[in-house]
Amino acid sequence: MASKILIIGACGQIGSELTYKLREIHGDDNVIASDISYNNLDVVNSGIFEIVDAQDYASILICVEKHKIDTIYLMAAMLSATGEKYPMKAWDLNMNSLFHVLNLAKAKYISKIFWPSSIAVFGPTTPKENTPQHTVMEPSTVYGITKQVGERWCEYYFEKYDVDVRSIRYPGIISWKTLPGGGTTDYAVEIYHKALKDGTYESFLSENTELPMMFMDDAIDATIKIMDAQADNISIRSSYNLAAMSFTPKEIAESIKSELKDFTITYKPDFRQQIADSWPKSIDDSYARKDWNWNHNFDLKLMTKEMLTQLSKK
Ligand code: AKB
Repeated sequence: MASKILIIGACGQIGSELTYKLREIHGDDNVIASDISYNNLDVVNSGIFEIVDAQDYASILICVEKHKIDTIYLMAAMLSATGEKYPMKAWDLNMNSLFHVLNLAKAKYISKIFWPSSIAVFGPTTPKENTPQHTVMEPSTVYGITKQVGERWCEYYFEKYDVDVRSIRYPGIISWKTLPGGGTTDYAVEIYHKALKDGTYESFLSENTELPMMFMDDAIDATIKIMDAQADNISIRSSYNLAAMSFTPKEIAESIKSELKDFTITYKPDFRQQIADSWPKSIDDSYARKDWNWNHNFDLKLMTKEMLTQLSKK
C-alpha cells in the first residue's frame, strides 16, 4: 500500500516546498497538505488540503483517520525572532504540536514522523566553529529551548515507545517560492528580493555575522533522504547536524554584487543580532553524511545565481 503523508504547516516556507516535492514523488492523492488557515493559495490549490490545528490533538487525529495517514511531517513552528516576542505562544505551539504527533505514533495511529530541529538548539557556550554533533547545548532563545527539549523527547519516544521519529537541525534556509516568517536568518532571503526591487538592502545583522545556511533544494533533498533511509542507519534519534555553507551579510552582498553591479547594502543591527551571536558559525555534519549519504549541491555563488534568476521571473 502506498504511504499516505500528512504535512502539518504546509503553507510555510519549508512546508510548501516539501508538499510540492512529496507530491511529485508519491502522487497528489497520497500527500495531504494542512495548515491552520488558507494563507498560501499556491499550496491550497495544489492538491488535497485540510485545515488542521497543530495544537489540537483531535484536529490532527480526525485528519489522520479520514485520510488513513501513516507518516506526518510536522512543519508548524514559531521561529526564533517571533518566539522572543511571544515566548509562551512559542512554547505552546512548538511543544504541544510535537507531543500530539509523538503520541499519535505511540498510540499506533501513524508509523513515522519527521520533525525539524534547528541550529538554534546551540547557545553562547557551544563551540562556534565546526560545531560538533554532540556538544554543549545551552540555547538562549525560547525557540532554541523548544527545539532542544523537543529533541530530547524525540529520542525518549524512540527509546521507550519505539516511535520512528527522524529529525534534522536545519540551518537558515534560503528559497524563492515562499517567504520565511519570523526567523533570524530571514535576512538572507529578504536581501535577494530587495536587491531586485530596490537595488539596496538594510541588513538587521551586522556585516561580519557568520551563520550556517542552506539553499532550499538541498534542505528538501536532505529531508527526503533521511526519511527514505533504512531505520537501522539512523544512529541519531535526537536530531542530525546538517550543513552546506556559511556566510556573513557582507559576503552574501558581495555575491549579489557580482551579478548586480549597482547593489548596495547598509547595516542596522536590531534585537536579532543577539540571537545570531548566540548561534554557531559553521556546523560539523559528518554523521548525516555517513549515516544516510547526505551531500549538498549549492554553494553561495550557485545559490545567488539561482535566487536572482528565479525571482526575476516572478
Ligand atoms: C530562524 O532563524 O529562527 C530559523 C532557524 C535557524 O531555525 N531560520
